[in-house]
Amino acid sequence: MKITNAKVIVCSPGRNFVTLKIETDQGLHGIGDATLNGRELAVASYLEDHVAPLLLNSDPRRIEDTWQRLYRGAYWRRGPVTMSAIAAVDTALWDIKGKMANMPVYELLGGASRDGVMVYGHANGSGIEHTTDEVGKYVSLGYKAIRVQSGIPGVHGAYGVGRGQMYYEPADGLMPTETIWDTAAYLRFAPKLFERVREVHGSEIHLLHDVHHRLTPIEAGRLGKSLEPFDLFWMEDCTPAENQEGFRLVRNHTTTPLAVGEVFNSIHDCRTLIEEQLIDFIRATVVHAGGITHLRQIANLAALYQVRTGSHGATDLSPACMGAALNFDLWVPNFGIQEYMRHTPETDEVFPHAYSFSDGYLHPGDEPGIGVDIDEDLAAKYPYSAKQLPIARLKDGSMWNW
Ligand code: GCO
Ligand code: MG
Repeated sequence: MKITNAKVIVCSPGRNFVTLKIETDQGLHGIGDATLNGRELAVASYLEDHVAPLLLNSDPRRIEDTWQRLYRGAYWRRGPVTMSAIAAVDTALWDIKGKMANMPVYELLGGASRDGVMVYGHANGSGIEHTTDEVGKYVSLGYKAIRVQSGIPGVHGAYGVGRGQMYYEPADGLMPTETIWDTAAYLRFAPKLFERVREVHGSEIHLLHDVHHRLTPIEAGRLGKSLEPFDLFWMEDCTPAENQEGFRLVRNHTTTPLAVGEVFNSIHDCRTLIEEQLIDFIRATVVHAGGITHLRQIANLAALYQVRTGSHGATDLSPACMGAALNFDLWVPNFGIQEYMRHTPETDEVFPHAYSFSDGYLHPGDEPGIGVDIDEDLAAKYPYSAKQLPIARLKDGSMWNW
């Protein structure tokens, strides 16, 4: 069996996506997501110029060997561009193998460990009352877990607050939108928000919150402590994680569960965090962390330390990533939760998929492979449109972490 074509498809049905489609001499094809928000064309070129020529005529059944060849063979290891490109190849090959076996990928991984994948949705609003109402909408849609983000008085462009409620998308301009960050205002505000949400919606629903890398470790410890009475499912990205040891300080000050890892691309980014049990949930996902093959290694390491998975699932990860992630989630023994931000109807049309939502859970469906395809003709109607993620500055103009 041979790979006959590896095609990179860049499209923008509401937002940009990079997709790799691998075709074989047996008529089967597979797809993989390669989207890196705001830096899409770097991965497209990496795949088109440097990876596709290596794939031609090679055996698509050799998933592990292909992964090793692309990782070791580049000489330059890791990094989001490289690992997203490897992920796209890996996902497409798992998709092909599933189609060869006539089985969904979760069956190849070891079979279902659960009946469905608990997901969390995003409720956000302009202030405490609006956000609390939005949480109510997700409760009535059947969600068991909800991420809560709110506008903050005095903070211009607080993270996670959309312009429309359904399809929050931060990458929005040719030049980055500038937001202003105020840590003190945020630390005063956050406990009041969660106090109100618990008051109105009770203690059953799982509540999550994303700090989006804005605090120092000691500030994060203080926030976690102030949120303890409201029993969060997790506090996410409370401080930048390049310095994994920094989480020791956070951990020493709070029992609020911690989630980290949406920007990680390798097991080496989270080894200390996991081995020292400094986090509770690892957020690495298929597309940015080297595909199913590498994510499986991360999850296996995490399982040794009772760290559970909680994969990134924002709208900048395409349905191809979601399909692969859901197959992974249905199997992975140490599953925690999966993020689920609904895609626009245009995106859903370009990527026909077998996964479905019911009563707070997603199921990957039972189509062979990852259960997601791409309609190339439709994709061609939505050409690439350059967009940047926002940036954050402090009130005095200093750059901060967005
Ligand atoms: C999340 C994330 C996203 C990111 C986005 C960047 O938890 O869902 O933080 O919303 O900001 O994926 O491209
Ligand atoms: Mg996040």
